[in-house]
Amino acid sequence: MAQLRAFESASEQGRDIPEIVCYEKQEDWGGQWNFSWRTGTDGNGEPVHSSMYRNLWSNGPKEALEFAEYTFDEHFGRPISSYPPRAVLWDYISGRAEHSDVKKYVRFNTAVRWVQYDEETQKFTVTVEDLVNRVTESSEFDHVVVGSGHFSFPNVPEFEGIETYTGSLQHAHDFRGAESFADKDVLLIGASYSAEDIGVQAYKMGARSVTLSYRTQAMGFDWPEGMREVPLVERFEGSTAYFSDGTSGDFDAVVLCTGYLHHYPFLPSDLALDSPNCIYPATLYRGVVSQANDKLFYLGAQDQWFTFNMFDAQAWYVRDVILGDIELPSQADQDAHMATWLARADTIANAEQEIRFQADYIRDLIEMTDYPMFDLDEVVRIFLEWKADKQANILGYRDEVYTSVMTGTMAVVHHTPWLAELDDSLERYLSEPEEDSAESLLDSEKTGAAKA
Ligand code: NA7
Repeated sequence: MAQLRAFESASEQGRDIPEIVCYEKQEDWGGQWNFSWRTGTDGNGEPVHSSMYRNLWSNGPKEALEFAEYTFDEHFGRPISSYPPRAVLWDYISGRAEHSDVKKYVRFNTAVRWVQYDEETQKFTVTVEDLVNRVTESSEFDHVVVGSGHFSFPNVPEFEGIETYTGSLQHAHDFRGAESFADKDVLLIGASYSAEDIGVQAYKMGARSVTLSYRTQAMGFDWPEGMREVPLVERFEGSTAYFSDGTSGDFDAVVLCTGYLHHYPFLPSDLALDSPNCIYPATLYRGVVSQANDKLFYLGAQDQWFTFNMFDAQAWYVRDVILGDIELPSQADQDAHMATWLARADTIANAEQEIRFQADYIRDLIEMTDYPMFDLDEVVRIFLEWKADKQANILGYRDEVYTSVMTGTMAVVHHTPWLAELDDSLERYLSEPEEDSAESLLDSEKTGAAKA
């Protein structure tokens, strides 16, 4: 959507833009934010793309992801809170795209089956399947932009004895809600965003206990009573998990929060990005240009502190390379440029340095295009405040508010604290509930919503 918007923006300025086709496997856009109740395969037998669950709220401040050329104020017409629920963020990104005339480029319900580059013609042949009519066809393109993301194909490690585990077992990718965890003992394996967020969601929905099992390092938040961190599971036996510190526990449910794979089944191995989830994939010049073929681009392929506005910065840069406004340097110069960034990435010792790295990376991209520059240092400061807020209160950080660097608008405190809010809909979010109901929800917050 960022790439389409980037081209449309050039077109609005009178530029000739190339013929564009955007293939989208799902019936609607929004990618990760296009929630599906389905797990496994979708209605067309394709792997389900979105890893979101029904009740997900943004886990970072919206002030850190706001588009520089389509603000929250512009979309909602009034200040909203800093951590909107899933449906609200989908409305925002969809609204930006609807606002510009880009839907005409998208062929929905169309899965890319294969991409092949021909050295002689210097073109890509892209073979797609129309999933509604079941028609396969091929077309030629000069450039290919991969915007399919890398948080869709679950990383599912093996644990000794897991085949004997008798409770409910799923990967975070397939997790759709924690209501069924009420009064249950839940084990989450992993120590990153999925584990943290599904963990607090399970607590919110009244789990009896939430155990988080880490491989390298505990998250170390000040967990409420009923939540704890333990080292890695060594083996399972029936409903029991045995941990590397010699302790064990019985669990009703296990969620593998073990991350995702870079997986591009529509690309031959020489073109497919092969990378761990990291801040600077080693084979992408300026984080987007494939070193296998400089007419192939990846958006959002790095691990992400910044998101929507970083995808914009990348899309504007890729657009200008495709339009010929930016000339790619020689291979030697690309190598040297990447080496500098990779050397810096190697020295990163903590989250703050990684956030600053990504801010500098985005600044570097924006300086080359006409995407509106924004105060990246202030966004870094917001990220650091967010981290401190989480450290202070992992159950309450979503009630904090920040100021937009794009508009100067201070977010409003939401009518209901996150822990007390059991209706995650757009309608509820934008409503102004009666004072009474807000007060009773606030009371219930003191004990945990579902528990009350
Ligand atoms: P992440 O952030 O990639 O984290 C994956 C976690 O899974 C991380 O803590 C890993 O531990 C852990 N992991 C991976 N393999 C194993 C095995 N074999 N055993 C135990 N633990 C394992 O994925 P998330 O789903 O949490 O977040 C996805 C993205 O959402 C994230 O990157 C943000 O951009 C937002 P490790 O710390 O490596 O030892």
